[in-house]
Amino acid sequence: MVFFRSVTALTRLRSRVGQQSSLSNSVRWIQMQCSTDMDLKSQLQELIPEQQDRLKKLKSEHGKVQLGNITVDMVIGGMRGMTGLLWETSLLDPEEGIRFRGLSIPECQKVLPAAQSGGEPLPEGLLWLLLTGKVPSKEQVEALSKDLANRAAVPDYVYNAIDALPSTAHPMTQFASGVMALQVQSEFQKAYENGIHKSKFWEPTYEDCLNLIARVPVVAAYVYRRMYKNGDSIPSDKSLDYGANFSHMLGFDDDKMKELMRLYITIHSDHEGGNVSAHTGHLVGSALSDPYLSFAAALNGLAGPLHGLANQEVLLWIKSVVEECGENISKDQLKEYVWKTLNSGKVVPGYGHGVLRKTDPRYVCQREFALKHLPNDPLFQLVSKLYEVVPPVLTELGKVKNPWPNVDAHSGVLLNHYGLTEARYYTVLFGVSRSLGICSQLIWDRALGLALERPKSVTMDWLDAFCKKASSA
Ligand code: NMX
Ligand code: MLT
Repeated sequence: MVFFRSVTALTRLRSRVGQQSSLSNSVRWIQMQCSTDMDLKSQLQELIPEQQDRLKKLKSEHGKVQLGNITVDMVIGGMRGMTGLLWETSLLDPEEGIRFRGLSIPECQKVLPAAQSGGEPLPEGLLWLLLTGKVPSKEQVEALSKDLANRAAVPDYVYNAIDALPSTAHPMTQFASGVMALQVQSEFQKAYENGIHKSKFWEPTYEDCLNLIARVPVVAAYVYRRMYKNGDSIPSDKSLDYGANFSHMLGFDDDKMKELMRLYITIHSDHEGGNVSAHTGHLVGSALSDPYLSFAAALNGLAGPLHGLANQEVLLWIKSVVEECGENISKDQLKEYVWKTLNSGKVVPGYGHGVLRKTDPRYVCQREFALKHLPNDPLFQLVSKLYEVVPPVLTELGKVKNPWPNVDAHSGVLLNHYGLTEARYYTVLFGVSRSLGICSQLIWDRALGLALERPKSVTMDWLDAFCKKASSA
């Protein structure tokens, strides 16, 4: 019976994804479909020994295979292009963009369960996919949704910790402080103090991660309502899915905003392991710091303007364009404004990327959402105009490796359209979403027994001496 169900699901999924052009990376995912229906933790229990053996074999058979050469440029240039991390939940291709466990964003939109037929994926389904490499059924997603809703209680001292900060403190400061206060309930820390065997590390990590994912929207919504709605908090509604409930707690009950939130949380969740927030979470976790400590550290990285804070910067920048030149600004005027920004030593927020070399598919799917639901929104039209104007200017600048828009170039105008107008808050939404990816990988980090991260650093003297020796050899 179970076998039959798997085969039917497989056939259905194969035919649904069959039309997609690039399927090579999805092969492993499709192969992994043949498994019994169980709850999420049981699925992991089944998968972990297989993956542990796989990693052991990789190490023993191929441990000495070279993956590339490290150049001085890479050491000086933020380790760009240096392969140095194991990250299972997603992989980024510079041309094609992100794949979650082998699935592109359009594939996820096709095969992951949605709240409404043909609608945006439920983030819980994406979480299941990130953790297991399998596409869950609607029933599995509903069960996970309930599990998360039942884990979402936040103790009063977390609110008190946030309230100890001035309400003018940046929302990311308030949010990260709330996450730090959640740490008091860490199961991993307790288990470690009680002498847990390392083969069991992943289990309390799993509990912490699911609790953290369940609780961050509550903390995030508290920060929003505290800052912008006179502290008038809205209790969680357990009957709603993760994305809809977050939207509801923020104070947005419009169905389209709920759909946007599901899409938003899905696409911001993970972007392989090298980005600042994911890498920070993984690095801190490698010291066996529990998931709360690791994720709070990740949030502090996300709060930087070259990373997650760019979504705030984009909307503020767009609003400054409107303020100075009006909504109906011509392309020539817009070009002039872009040059003015560059000439004053600033970046154009929302454009460029450390790895991507094409338009971010996360930008594309948000643009599709806008074309479907808000084609006449004046700020969306301005964002579309920028898409035509900015890349040639950045190309002309001559040093920018990727002149195309990233995820942050689009998110603000969508949120703004549905009434979430407070740009300084936007990175908190990114943070809520990123808990899904960082926590999924943290569970696998502990399950696979990944090592303490400790790369070698060198000084300029060392580089000078090394390079002299190399050139005289
Ligand atoms: N506007 C102006 N200059 C730029 C931009 C941009 N959008 N993108 C890159 N450059 C500059 C960059 O500052 C560097 O200049 P310099 O040599 O004087 O230091 C030069 O071009 C080469 O940089 P790249 O190698 O193309 O980019 P890098 O990998 O160093 O940085 C970003 C990637 C994302 C930090 C960079 O493109 C940027 O600052 N973009 C704007 C901020 C942004 O949108 N960040 C969000 C990224 C996505 N996210 O959510 O994290
Ligand atoms: C991300 O989503 O983390 C950003 O696009 C930055 C990155 O991948 O480096």
